[in-house]
Formats: sequence, C-alpha cells, structure tokens
Amino acid sequence: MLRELDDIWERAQDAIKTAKSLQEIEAARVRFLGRKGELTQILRKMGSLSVEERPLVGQRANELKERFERALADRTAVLREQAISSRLEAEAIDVTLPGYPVMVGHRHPLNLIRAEIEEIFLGLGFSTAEGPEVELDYYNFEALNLPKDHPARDMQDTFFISDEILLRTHTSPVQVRTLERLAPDLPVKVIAAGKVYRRDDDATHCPMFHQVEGLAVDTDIRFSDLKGVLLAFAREMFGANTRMRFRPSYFPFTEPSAEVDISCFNCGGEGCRICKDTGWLEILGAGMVHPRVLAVSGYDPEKCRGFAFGMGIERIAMLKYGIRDMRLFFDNDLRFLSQF
Ligand code: 2NL
Repeated sequence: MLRELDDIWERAQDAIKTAKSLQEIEAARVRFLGRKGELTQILRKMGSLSVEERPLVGQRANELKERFERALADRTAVLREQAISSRLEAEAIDVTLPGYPVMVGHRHPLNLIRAEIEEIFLGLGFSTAEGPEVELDYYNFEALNLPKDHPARDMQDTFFISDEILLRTHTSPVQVRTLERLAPDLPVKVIAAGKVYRRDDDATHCPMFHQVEGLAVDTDIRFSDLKGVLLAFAREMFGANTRMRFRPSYFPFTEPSAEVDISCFNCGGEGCRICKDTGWLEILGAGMVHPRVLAVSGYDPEKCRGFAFGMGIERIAMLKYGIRDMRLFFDNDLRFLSQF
C-alpha cells in the first residue's frame, strides 16, 4: 500500500505541474482529494490493514495529503498571477491613442447678437423686460393706437388664435405692459427682446423672428435723446466711426417717426455689395411715443414724453455676418451654426 501511495504521489505531482488553468487545478484536486479521489480511497481502505501497517501507511498518507495540498496552493497562486497579468495585457489602455472628440455647443448666433444688443443698452441705463408671446389683441394693437380697422393689423400678417388672442407681431406689447405696471412712475427706460410672429416666409422673412425694442419715458425726453442713444448704440455695435441718418417714416405708435440708417460698416459709405452701393444700411425704426399710447397706459402726455425704437435681430445678424438667407438661422445645420 506504501507503493501505491508513492505511485499516487507521482501522478499527483504530474497533474499539478501540467495544470494550465485554475479549472485544471480544481480538476486535479477532485481527482486525488475529492470524495472518490485516489488518495481518499486509500485512507478509507486503512481499516483493512494490520495493526503494524496501519500507523506507517497512515502517517505516509497524511504526509502526502499535506504536501499535495501545499503544492496545489502554490500552483494555484502561480496560475492566478498568470491569469491577472494576461488579462491586464489584453485590456491594457494605450494612453498615446487620440481621445474621442467632445462636442462643445455654444449659443445660437441670434442669441449672441441679442445678448450683444442688450449689453449695450444695459450699459446706457436701460433694464430688460419680458412678456407673453401669446398676447391679447389689446396689448398688441389697440393700446398702440392701432384700432380694429387699421390697415397695419391686416389679417394676412397676424396669427390669430381667437378674436381677441393672437401671437404677438412685435415686442411693443411688452412695452405697453411695462408702462401699465410702472405708471405713473418716471423715468421708464426698458428694452424688450424676444420672439415675434408674422405670416411671412421667404429669404428675408420668417413666420417666427426676433426683435429688440427700446422705450424711454421721462418729463423731458426729446428727439435729440433718441438720436444720442441710437448713435451710442450704433457706434458700439458697428464701430466708432459709424455715422447715422434719420429718414421720415410712419408708425401708428410714434409721432414723428423715422427709419434709421447707419453708414456701411463694410465700405465706410463708399458703396459695396453689403450696402448695395448706397453706402447706407437700414437698421431700425424709431420715433417719439404717440401721446395716445402714453395716455391709455396711465401716463399724462402733458407731463411726460418718450422715445421708442425697434429692430429686427435677424436683420442685424445678417448684416453683421454677411448672411443672405434668413432661413439658415432656423435650419439647425451645424455646418452653419458652428461658424459663430
Ligand atoms: C421697427 C420699428 C418701432 C416702436 C417700435 C414703440 C413702443 C411703444 C410706444 C411707441 Cl410702447 N413705440 N415701439 C416705435 C417705433 C418703431 O419698431 O422697424 N421694428 C422692427
């Protein structure tokens, strides 16, 4: 039986040495020490031995069992080490590979221009005001001296939701609401920027577009104040050498009214593609607030006066960036948007 034990030990050593994975090590353990393992069988057969033989074989068997277990543990440690390092090798990170590009967004060009315009007027002492895009007919038209039969509120231009509710066609209703809220406090110096809606759709008109509007009311506001404020704005926006001209015009809510042009920032007034060889660019409309508009909003036109102006943000952005088609702003094509 001692011979048998030696043979088992030979085979056990061989099995451990040739085991190439943790699974094979486990298989070797089961083969020799499992419930029906070769060594286990021997230990079980001890009972049939003589009293003299028993301690000798028992001692040898236990010794081999211990050695076998130690060898198993050593081999297991080696294989485990190998498994870890081969995994590390397979999953190694190459820190020299270029990274994945991270897409960083930025503000829409119209919002960049809007912020630029607002910043200039904040610097001139104006505050910002906001109001609803779904508006009452009263604030969009009636309070602005545009009675029901006025041609400027033609059905063709306005999105009506019901008889009295519509999508605002300009930012002026925000100014009317501001006057109503502040009356009769003075001075009033606000700008209102935001989306407006008209039934238009071509290269230079969109059904939704953006305006910035300004309003100043005080006891002694004059046309010269309007000119000074607008010139200061134009020079910050388009350059210190910018000149400005006022052409007579008409708006129902201002009297007198004017269209305002600036000298072309591209050619300085010489004439070029951008100003269509006129040397001038129309940038906004303005005027002195009509006394009826002041009166309906709670101000006494005998005691105060005001100026107001309005401009299209798309128009300013198209001029500044040299864009021909307004619809590009709303296509959401990153090849266009990422240029700003
Ligand atoms: C334009 C012209 C303008 C106003 C807007 C205004 C507002 C009140 C009273 C009087 Cl509450 N006027 N706003 C005045 C003149 C012109 O806009 O061409 N906008 C794109």
